[in-house]
Amino acid sequence: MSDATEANKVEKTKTETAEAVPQGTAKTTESNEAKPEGSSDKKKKKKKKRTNISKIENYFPKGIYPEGEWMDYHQDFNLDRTTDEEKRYLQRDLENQDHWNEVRKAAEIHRRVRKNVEGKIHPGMRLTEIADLIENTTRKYTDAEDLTKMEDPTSRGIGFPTGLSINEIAAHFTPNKGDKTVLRYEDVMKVDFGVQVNGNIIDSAWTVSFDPQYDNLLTAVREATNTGIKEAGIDVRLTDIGEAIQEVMESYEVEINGETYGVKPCRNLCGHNIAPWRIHGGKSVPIVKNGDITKMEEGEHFAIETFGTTGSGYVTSEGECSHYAQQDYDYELPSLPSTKKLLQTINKNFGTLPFCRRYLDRIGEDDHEIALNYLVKQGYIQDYPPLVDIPGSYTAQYEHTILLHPNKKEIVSKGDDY
Ligand code: HZT
Ligand code: MN
Ligand code: MN
Repeated sequence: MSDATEANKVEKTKTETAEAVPQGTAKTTESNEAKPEGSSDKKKKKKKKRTNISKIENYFPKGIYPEGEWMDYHQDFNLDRTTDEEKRYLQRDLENQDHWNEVRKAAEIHRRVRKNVEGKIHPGMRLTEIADLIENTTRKYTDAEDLTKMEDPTSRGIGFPTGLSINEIAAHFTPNKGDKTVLRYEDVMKVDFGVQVNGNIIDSAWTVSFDPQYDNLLTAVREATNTGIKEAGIDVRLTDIGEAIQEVMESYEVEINGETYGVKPCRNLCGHNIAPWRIHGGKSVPIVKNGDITKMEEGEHFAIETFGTTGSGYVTSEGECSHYAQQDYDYELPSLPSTKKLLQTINKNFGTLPFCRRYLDRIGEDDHEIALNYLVKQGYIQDYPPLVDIPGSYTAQYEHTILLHPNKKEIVSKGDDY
């Protein structure tokens, strides 16, 4: 059975306010978690399920959010610290509790959003509908429904555009205005969305398929990502993580329409560290052995993601771009008025967070094409076009955000779904 079919079955037995955290990992108690004010259990005679979602604070009146799944570091050198050193590390970790709590808040929203949508994604749906569903649910939980009414629109909300990348498209596709793409039964779709609270971004993704012949592809990639997570740790070399991921990924094969394929990693796609309001903080986590001896460090946030493919294992930039982000602010504004105005709007609403063209449409910048292209050409803004393997290939992705605490790591976005 495919993941999505399984999710459908599970979804039917659960209610809107059900715990969205894995058993044994949630530290929240009943007294911490509550139903939102004004919610009631009276049944409406409507066939459609109610979507009585409100800001996440209403479900957690004490403001303490559940921890993710804890995992020990398995490398010896992580246990090798002196007592004094360890005390200092633990002290620093304690001082960071408010920070970790904000990251967990974003992660709890991510789990709840995906729980709300995974059972609703079905063949025949337009990608715009799926994106709206994910993004509007994120907006409700983060209390960021109307950016124009927020004092600081970058203080909470969507972390980056919802990736809905189908088949040979591995990443960075989201529909632009007018896109009519419809999800089909035979498709393999990566759902990659982000939530941010105070600039703390949760970046997590899974793969949706309906046809069970892709199950081995999905399993290969899920296990490869889990391997990357297990391998991650303070002072671990990035190349060693890539090597472990590659070994697991390549141990799988998948039969599609009578043809057998070895599952390959997309060797030029990577995980990455995450910094405040920055989806990539400068370190890349390879998914093949690449010789990069850079190490992970204490306190870092990483998005561990892997991509597997039946294609060439190498992606290129193809097709119309939807994703954009600005790297820095320290520049002189362009003089051309239309361009200057667009850049100021982007600054106010997204800062350095990635955005897509639909988000510009939504805040009234619907005639942005020329100015946006100019800003990219001039280097103010970076474009992130779709990343695509060879035609006819199938790619899958799984991704989690992890925190490297002093003596253990936390898979903060872990849920009971993946
Ligand atoms: C860029 C733009 C976005 C970061 C990874 C990724 C989706 O491929 C260093 C390593 C959202 C994310 C990103 F709008 N990218 N994670 N989830 N895409 S990346 C990258 O550009 S930079 C990997
Ligand atoms: Mn992602
Ligand atoms: Mn990522």
